[in-house]
Amino acid sequence: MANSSDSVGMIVAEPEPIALDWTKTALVIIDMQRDFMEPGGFGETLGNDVSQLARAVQPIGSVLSAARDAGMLVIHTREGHLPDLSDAPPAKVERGAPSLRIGDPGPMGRILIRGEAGHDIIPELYPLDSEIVIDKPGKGAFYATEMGDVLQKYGIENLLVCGVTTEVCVNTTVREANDRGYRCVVISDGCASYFPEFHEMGLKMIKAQGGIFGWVASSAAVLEALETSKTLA
Ligand code: C5J
Repeated sequence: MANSSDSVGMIVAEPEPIALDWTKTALVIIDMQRDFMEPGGFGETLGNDVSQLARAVQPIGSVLSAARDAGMLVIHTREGHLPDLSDAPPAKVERGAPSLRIGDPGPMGRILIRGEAGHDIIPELYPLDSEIVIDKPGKGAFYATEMGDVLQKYGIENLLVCGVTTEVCVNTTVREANDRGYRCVVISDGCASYFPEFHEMGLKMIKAQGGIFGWVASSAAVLEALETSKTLA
């Protein structure tokens, strides 16, 4: 941000508009990994239609580009486990009847294992070297990670949250963040689910009851707020 006069933006959101100080705001992009987005990865082994998630890529890309231009802190997360599975609870690995289990060899390497091709972030949204990547073993970005320390270090109070999937890792992270005192604005078209109805309900749960977990805004509204604060400077 160039100076303090362009640091506050008003986002048209639900349940109500919210003013954010961009210098205290981070863009958090949840798990835009090949394992969730592409055929042959973890998401597909669970029986999901991974094409349902593609719609979030372009809106996230637009906000990511604007956030980079604005000098905002950008954090990417990746769900995955150590090669020896020491951070993967048996209750997670043994769950259900997937076609391949966590750690099994698949077409993009071992399923949901750190360092494998499937664990990596999709090329369209690939992190810059200067951006933060948080590896998480769970659904939430705070559990067993350095997320809290990173946000504290950078003086972050507000999170713009997007990624996949809406009702799983996005919702879990927002709930964790909300309990820790962060204002979360979830980017509605920058999230997606294998189940469109879960996406809708996931967003409704966040903004209901006066925004019990946070706010919901479109990528266009976030871009507009960033653009408007720039022109007011
Ligand atoms: C899931 C995630 N769905 N990133 N992970 O297992 O939402």
